Amino acid sequence: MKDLKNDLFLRACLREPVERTPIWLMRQAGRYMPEYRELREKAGNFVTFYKDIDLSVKATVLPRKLLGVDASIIFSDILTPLESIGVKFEFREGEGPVFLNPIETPDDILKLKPFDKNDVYYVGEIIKGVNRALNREIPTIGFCGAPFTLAAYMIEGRTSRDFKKAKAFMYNYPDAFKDLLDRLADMLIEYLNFQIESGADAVQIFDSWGGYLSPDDYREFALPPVKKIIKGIKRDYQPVIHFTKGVAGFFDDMITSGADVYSVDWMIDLSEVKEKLNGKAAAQGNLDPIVLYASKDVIREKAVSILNKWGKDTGHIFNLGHGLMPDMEVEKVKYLVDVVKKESVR
Ligand code: 1CP
Repeated sequence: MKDLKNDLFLRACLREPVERTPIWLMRQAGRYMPEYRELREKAGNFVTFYKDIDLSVKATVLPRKLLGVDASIIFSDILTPLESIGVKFEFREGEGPVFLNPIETPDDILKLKPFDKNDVYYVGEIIKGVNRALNREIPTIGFCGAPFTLAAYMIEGRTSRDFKKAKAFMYNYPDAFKDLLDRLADMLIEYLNFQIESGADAVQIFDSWGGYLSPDDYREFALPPVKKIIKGIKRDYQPVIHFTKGVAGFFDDMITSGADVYSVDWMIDLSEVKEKLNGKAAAQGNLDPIVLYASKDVIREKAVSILNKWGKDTGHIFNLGHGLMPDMEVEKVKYLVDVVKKESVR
């Protein structure tokens, strides 16, 4: 499919027959790899890294070479497009993203600039570069953050245990908050369309903090802008993957977003996911990443258990329920990839 040598991932996303279950891993290009740390050092800091086309292409293709995964996800961040609308942030060692001009009042939302895709031209070049470097061996996944998750960072100003400021803003100024989500949705439609035009074979929307909401608030705030994005994406075959961390309480709502694939964490049973999707969409996940700190025997047992829950039907992409962590062992990650490839053969 689509001039790819290995199109298993796309076939599973689109629920076409597969010979085995495809696998890729969230945060597969990261610090747990010595080769990544070398590139990171060359780049200086994380922002200069993801704006450096050559180094970002190299980081993106590392997991294919070192792990043998079935898809690449471009090396970038969910915050990348925010710079274009006037949001100022930096990534601090051990702290994650820190915003220099967080949104404090509804008026601050009106000060945001219109998005200009030329400001993120390097993301398009990275996608093209990856497709050249891998010679169309495996599909390339583009991505963005979901409006709620981005708004949560923009208001909170940094990561948080409870996103108190962001949610208080949402309750105090619901209309302004919805206006912000809507502006972000419009920006992300343009951003994802730009990634698809540049050669992305699939796109994933990361709603990492959506699970901090009650089911009512998820339905009222987080879900509508994701629906808007999925409707607004212009695509030919490219599947859309919708990830929400902490989705168990409102999985039924999430699966109305219109995505082709629903990516779930480990707090929901994959058999239940399969039953609820009922052949109408595919699923991605759902291994608890912490399993990778256990012995190989445990890794095998937990991976096989997930494979068995889905069974031999198509429509499952193996992944973690959240990202790999910087202190994980490459050898165990590779072991997981090998186990899934071997144990899922039809
Ligand atoms: O495989 C890959 O590494 C792909 C590139 C990628 C992706 C898809 C990165 C690189 N970040 C992301 C998405 C991302 N970024 C998400 C959504 C997925 C998730 O929930 O993990 C989120 C919430 C972020 C925000 C972010 N960026 C954080 C999390 C902070 C928090 O609130 O807990 C951090 C630490 C970053 C920096 C970052 N992004 C990516 C990398 C490799 C790093 C570390 C940079 C470094 O210091 O080397």
